Amino acid sequence: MNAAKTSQDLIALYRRHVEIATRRAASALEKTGFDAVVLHAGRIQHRSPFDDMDWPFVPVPMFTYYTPLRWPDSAVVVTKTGAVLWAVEASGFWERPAAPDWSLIRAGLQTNVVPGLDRVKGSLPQGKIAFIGHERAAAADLGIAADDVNPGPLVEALEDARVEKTPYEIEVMAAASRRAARGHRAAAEAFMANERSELRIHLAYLRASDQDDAETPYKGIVALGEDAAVLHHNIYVDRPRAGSLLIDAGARYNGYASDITRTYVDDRAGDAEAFRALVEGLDRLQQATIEDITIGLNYESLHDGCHLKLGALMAETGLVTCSAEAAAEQGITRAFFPHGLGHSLGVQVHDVSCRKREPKPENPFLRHTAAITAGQVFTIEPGLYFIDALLADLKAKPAGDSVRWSAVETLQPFGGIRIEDNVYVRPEGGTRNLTREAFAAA
Ligand SMILES: [Mn+2]
Repeated sequence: MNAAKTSQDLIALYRRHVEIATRRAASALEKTGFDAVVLHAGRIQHRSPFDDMDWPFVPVPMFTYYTPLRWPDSAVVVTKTGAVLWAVEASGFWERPAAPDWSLIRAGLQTNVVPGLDRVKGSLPQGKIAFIGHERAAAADLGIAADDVNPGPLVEALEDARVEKTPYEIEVMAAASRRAARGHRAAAEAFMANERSELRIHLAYLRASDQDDAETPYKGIVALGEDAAVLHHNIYVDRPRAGSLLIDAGARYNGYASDITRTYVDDRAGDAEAFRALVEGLDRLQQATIEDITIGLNYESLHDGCHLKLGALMAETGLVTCSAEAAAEQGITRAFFPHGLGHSLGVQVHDVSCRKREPKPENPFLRHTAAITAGQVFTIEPGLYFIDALLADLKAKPAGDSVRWSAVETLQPFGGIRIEDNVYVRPEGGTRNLTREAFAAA
């Protein structure tokens, strides 16, 4: 990606972001008894010891938190008084690393471009130094003791510091949503124009969002018809008769991710009307769940509340004959919506520090179990799927008697629905839906 023109506003926000991050890191260092920490970008990883292919390079998230630079072996050295970037410029002739946006990076971080990490060793600050990164050999090269590599309390404190997003992070995540929204629009148009190859829809998404597959924050899920019942469907096939498309695909901007899902219906398909009612109902339910977000509420309560809303939708549309409460309490909604309502989002698609306690047994896959606090960004992604194995289990239980199985059978060829937005919890109250505003602008 080429972030060729970075606005002065974003540069100013980035400068403040680094200041805030460094202030938070200083208190993490203080608390854990370190004087400095080296955040290492990592080195290129081999795919397998049996051949000479490498994975595309993705820097260690803690490094990307400080800088969008994507040069292997680079490092940010953070002390209690400031942060310095050591940008290691590769000298080989096989490849050229991504072009950095120096106007942004240098505005936020004192930057030294050096030919190798050995130049950093002589300039490390005095005192007890920690190293964070996956490349233990680099820590050894810097003379940092193995015990001080990824020390648990410091890693935890620095991850906690990433939960409250800075205004810079919100802007780059909004940009990541806008980039993805352009891809989603193109995918929807391809589907409406009768494209029934998941691969070609995926390629349309990549083209319109202007990214190569390896640059995306996660492998895109493109599911036509029944494939939507496979939650992470990404082995693409052709489904010539599919009446629905579920696409879960994101984009990066300055290293930050968006994570967006939409479900579309082809009205010409048989029984499309019944499925469309469900899609529209789930869309309303998703937005109502976002309206329930308040600072101090536990995210798991939001998840449980969403199950109650799903029970109501299923009763309304004739999928169950029982009440919304009964559908939620008896585990019926959980057979149709088995995953979590969402997860924190940032540099990492499943961002850090929001699942420090286990969810309740009925919510085993929930990735956010913390209280909702000011400045969080997370996804809200309810779903409703027709998954054979889960439905067979439900059918065998007494609760299964409340399901109208003939209606389920009619809808099964559509696979399922998921609708996912990226939501920012404003410190002043309320939320900002980065995804809906991106679609409005796309
Ligand atoms: Mn997600």
